[in-house]
Amino acid sequence: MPLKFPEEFLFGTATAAHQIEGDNKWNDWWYYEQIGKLPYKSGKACNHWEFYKEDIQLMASLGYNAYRFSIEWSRLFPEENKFNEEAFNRYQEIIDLLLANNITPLVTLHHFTSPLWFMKKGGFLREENLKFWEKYVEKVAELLEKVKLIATFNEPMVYVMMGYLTAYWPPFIKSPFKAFKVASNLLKAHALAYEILHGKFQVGIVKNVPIMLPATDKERDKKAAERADNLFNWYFLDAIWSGVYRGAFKAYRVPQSDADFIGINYYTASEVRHSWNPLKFFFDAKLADVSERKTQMGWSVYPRGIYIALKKASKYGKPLYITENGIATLDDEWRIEFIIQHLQYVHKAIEDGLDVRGYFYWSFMDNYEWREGFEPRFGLVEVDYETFERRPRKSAYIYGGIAKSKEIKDEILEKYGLSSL
Ligand code: PNW
Repeated sequence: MPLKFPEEFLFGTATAAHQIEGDNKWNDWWYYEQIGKLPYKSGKACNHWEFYKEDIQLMASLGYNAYRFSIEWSRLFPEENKFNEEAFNRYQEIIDLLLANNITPLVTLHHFTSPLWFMKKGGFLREENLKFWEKYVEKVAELLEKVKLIATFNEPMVYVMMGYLTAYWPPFIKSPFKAFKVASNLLKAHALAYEILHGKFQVGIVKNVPIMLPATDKERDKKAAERADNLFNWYFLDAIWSGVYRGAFKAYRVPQSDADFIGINYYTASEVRHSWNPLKFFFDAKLADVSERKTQMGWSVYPRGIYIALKKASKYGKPLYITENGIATLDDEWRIEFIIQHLQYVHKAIEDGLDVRGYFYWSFMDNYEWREGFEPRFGLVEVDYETFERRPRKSAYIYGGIAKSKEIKDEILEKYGLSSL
């Protein structure tokens, strides 16, 4: 029997500004690329800033009915008091094109990068800087007039962990105290944005949810995994409604707010072992070894995890979207298998009665992957970085077939699916 999805279900793809647009010269990431603090330069990336028409055309022709992308704050405000009208108009054009092609946009306001001038003032570490964020959000409300779905932040805890705990990413700070401070300020920033945008828009937030598996059957490892799950995955979201953010060492008061939907980014599982250092529970969690084969990112594949993440996120009683799920591989048959098996579990969640409204594959096309550069190939569409030619892979068409028919046909399930969930 084919797997049928609801008629209104969104089958989309996801991207982020810095990873595809090219020449994002005014943000912090670009700055660290230039001074050699990051191993790869994004440069022209996919040159989407010039190829946006072709890209949207291609999306439409492949049959996708939704697209998640981000607005680059530093393009709109390259300097503190300088507004870039041209960038504003370009984003508006992108939105108009999507709507004209019946592609539902889901727009992220912050996807890891910030204007360099904002970071020089301390970024989200300083609460008084939230006035700059507010100004950006107000401008965005104008820009996104015709859009329904807005996500304030992409993966706030990944941003905090990478930028302020492990120091793998800008601004390369290693301070647990600062990390949780930033997290609490991101909650304040979400609340401010929610206040400005709610009513006119459905305003949500996107949370990366790695599944925390205990390293052994030992009670203390199980406890550690549960704590890592709470500390990394749920305390942040809990705080949106409770007004209390539980960091590793202390609790922070944050405004009680709301979210109209929750976006879940799901990729893989982590393995957690007990440690006396409370932070080790999450930033030292190692990637779980649950599948023999590893992706180009070194990640295991664990399709059941998407179901576990959705189940847990359903406790908030809000509509859910899978805002990212994808695989970096040169083996496109494996990509097809990955998509089908994860969609099987998304379908199972819907059958259980969960309010899951869409799935966005990461990514529409190959792009610049943060510290890993252009090597990992996440795309349904292959990008030639010399000519910027786009070549849809087989997976792009298979996924398009599913998007158009809102079902996964028997022969696809037999070839790529799991026989039992
Ligand atoms: C997400 N980790 O990032 C992002 O939202 C995308 O921009 C990115 O391209 C995609 O996943 C694939 O990596 C993450 O190391 C980056 O735990 C790194 C991690 C998690 C998420």
